[in-house]
Amino acid sequence: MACVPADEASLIAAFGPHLAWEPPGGFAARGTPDRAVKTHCCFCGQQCGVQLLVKDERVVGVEPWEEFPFNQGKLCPKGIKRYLQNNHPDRLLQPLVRTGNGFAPIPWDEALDQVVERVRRIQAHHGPDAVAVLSGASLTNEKAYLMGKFARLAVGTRHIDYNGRLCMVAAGAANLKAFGIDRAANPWADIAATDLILVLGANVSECSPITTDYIWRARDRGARLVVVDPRLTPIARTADLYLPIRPGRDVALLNAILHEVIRLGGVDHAFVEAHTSGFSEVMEAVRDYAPEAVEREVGIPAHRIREAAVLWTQAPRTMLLHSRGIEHHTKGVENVLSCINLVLATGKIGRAGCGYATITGQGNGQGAREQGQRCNQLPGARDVENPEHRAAVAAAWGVPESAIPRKGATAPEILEMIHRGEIRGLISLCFNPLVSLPDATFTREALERLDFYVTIDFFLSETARHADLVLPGSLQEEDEGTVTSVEGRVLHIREAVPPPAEARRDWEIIRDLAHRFGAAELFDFHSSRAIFEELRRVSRGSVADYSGITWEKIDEKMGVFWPCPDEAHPGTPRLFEGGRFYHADGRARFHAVAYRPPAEEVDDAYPIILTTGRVVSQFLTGTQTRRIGPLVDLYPAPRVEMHPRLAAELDVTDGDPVRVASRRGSVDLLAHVVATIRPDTVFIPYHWPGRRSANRLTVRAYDPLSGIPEFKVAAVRIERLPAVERV
Ligand SMILES: Nc1nc2c(c(=O)[nH]1)N[C@H]1C(S)=C(S)[C@@H](COP(=O)(O)OP(=O)(O)OC[C@H]3O[C@@H](n4cnc5c(=O)[nH]c(N)nc54)[C@H](O)[C@@H]3O)O[C@H]1N2
Ligand SMILES: Nc1nc2c(c(=O)[nH]1)N[C@H]1C(S)=C(S)[C@@H](COP(=O)(O)OP(=O)(O)OC[C@H]3O[C@@H](n4cnc5c(=O)[nH]c(N)nc54)[C@H](O)[C@@H]3O)O[C@H]1N2
Ligand code: SF4
Ligand SMILES: [Mo]
Repeated sequence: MACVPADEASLIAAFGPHLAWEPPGGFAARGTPDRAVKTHCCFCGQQCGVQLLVKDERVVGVEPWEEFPFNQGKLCPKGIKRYLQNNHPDRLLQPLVRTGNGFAPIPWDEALDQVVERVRRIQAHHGPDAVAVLSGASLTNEKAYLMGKFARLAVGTRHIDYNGRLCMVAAGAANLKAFGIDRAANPWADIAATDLILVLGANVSECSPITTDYIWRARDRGARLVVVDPRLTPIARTADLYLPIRPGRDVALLNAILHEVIRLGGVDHAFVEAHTSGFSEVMEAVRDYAPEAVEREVGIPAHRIREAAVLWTQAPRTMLLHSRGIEHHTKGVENVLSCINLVLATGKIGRAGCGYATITGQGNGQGAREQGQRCNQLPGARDVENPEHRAAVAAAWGVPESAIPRKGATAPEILEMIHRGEIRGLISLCFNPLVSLPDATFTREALERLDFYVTIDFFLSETARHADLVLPGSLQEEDEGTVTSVEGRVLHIREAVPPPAEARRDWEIIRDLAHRFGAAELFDFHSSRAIFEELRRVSRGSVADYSGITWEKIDEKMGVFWPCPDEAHPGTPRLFEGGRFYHADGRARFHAVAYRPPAEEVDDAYPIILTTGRVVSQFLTGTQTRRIGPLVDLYPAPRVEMHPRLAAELDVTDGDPVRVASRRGSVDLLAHVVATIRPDTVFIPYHWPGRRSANRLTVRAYDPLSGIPEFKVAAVRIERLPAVERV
């Protein structure tokens, strides 16, 4: 490969995305596969079982894996088409170095030496914390574990965080506060066995498609369904009761439902007294939240709120499920705590068919949040500031406690520090912040200020274009390891094929860098399994105890639920049985929460609420799915969803080009006029970069307790564009 100039057209010609890509010779001309490898989908937290078909050491197709219990062979469109990544023409096959005006290939040894030399130079001038590490939750447990240890002991920086900061942290922080553990409380079989499902801010059919099947199984038995969402999503269309909330108002709604449940006599006093603490403060806090008092603010008539409370009170068994719709807020933790208050007050947890869960987002959204790659966390979901936790990890690693840096900055704070010039070097794996962080213009400015940036990816992501070095890593099917699914079930990812050409396994790249950073004895790993064995040992005795899990046991049982403290232990599918929680006194904690408004309210200049999220065919920043032709065909470009009444006010009809502007920037998109959204709210999916990126509009405002960004509420104005400016 010759040098590729760094202008947009040359980069796209060399590295894509090549959108309409199909395998050479077409889909039918592949012949009989050599083998089928049982593994899991590389995309969302459902982690569906799938068989990858291999021919001539390339993945060429998929087949259902019907025996795998979670999805029993079912897959969504992304899972069916993911195999098209493996032979994709955009695949990075050699390390690349930025030259004066573009990217040129560079030998591996030189690339790795350069990383160490440039990082150490920055650290010598500006201190060890002038370099940050960003990691991801699509990575296996082994890689997530390795990244935390690598940042702290090889690079020697306190600043390590991950893209789950944009995803799971609000739910995680709230679960830890309330329960003393951060894991879905129930196996998914409990959804199928319940009497009422309350779904808040989760577009289940498009974003956790297999969960729909569990809900339908419950519905077949007569279970009721209540959905809270500003959009009448596919799952909401099938609900008994749909509550079209104004974005950002969930605390007010949940407090009102609890207020009404208390009035109806729905509190389980025996459970509250025996197994919880703090209920009287919550009783006091919800006193002023009568449905009539909140109906205008939340945008739902009081009688509908009362109906929800009646359904909740009457159902013997309930499952409350939520997702990013209530978590992507400056009060994300409080939203989640108000859900948990309702569950605890009615004692509806810890039984068959009865409980609570946040629906994990990323492929390893669960496991990657407990292996120690968060700025505030060490392996085993331990607290980096807790002296006992630090001592336990230091002893397991064989280093003095002082060798473990203290708490660092969150991922968005890292970008803010880069913008201010306080962090000057960046190492990233599995993160595309230019597309995924709020206020993309600010993120771009920050990236341009870095003295040195190296990223490991298999495609040239939008962020990677700003790198000094790009190292070709591995697709999920090119490595072995474990992930932990939405249920808390630890699963085995099998290597289907080796990495192509000069691409290398991610963990091998990190290990080789650690050796060059002078930490060879701490990173003496010859397989990803050796990393898992260390992870088991280090997690022993922690809340996220994996020490009793072996790869053989996972294969034999089709997954093992953590905590699993010894090899004879069967794993823990359902938490909190018998009302036993994970705080030292065994009790769950209530937290009184008061409603407060979003960071940015609508006003005369920006009168419309923008909320953002997903469509079924695209995944996250689209680096992977925008390259898969058959998925692009399903939803080729982002559109702005708006209600016919708003469209009429704006003089817009379906398909018209419009400009959506916030205080941060603007995007030009086509209007999608649908009756399935509140008239005061518009929705844009965020999977696209550049001039179509929803994150040019979103606000840099964060939850003070978890650091999660407020992706779900911003104020915008919309104008119709003249036809000549059609996009
Ligand atoms: N197809 C697809 N599936 C995915 C992903 C993907 O990119 N594509 N990503 C995965 C990941 S990482 C994640 S985190 C999950 C996300 O899964 P979800 O959270 O289900 O998806 P989102 O589209 O982000 O938001 C969910 C819903 O929240 C609603 N909402 C917006 N604001 C509010 C509010 O203030 N209150 C309430 N109650 N609801 C609100 C939106 O209308 C939307 O329908 O999906 C996972 N699965
Ligand atoms: N406006 C708005 N913004 C959002 C959201 C929203 O709802 N609205 N949702 C937020 C959420 S919930 C999430 S999870 C984030 C996701 O945001 P990101 O994590 O930034 O998005 P990804 O697309 O997962 O980017 C991961 C990058 O790593 C690469 N990659 C994936 N797997 C691997 C691997 O195994 N090895 C290597 N080497 N590389 C890999 C991919 O090619 C991609 O370039 O976006 C957040 N941003
Ligand atoms: S539901 Fe999630 S894990 Fe299952 S096939 Fe679709 S993207 Fe993959
Ligand atoms: Mo996510």
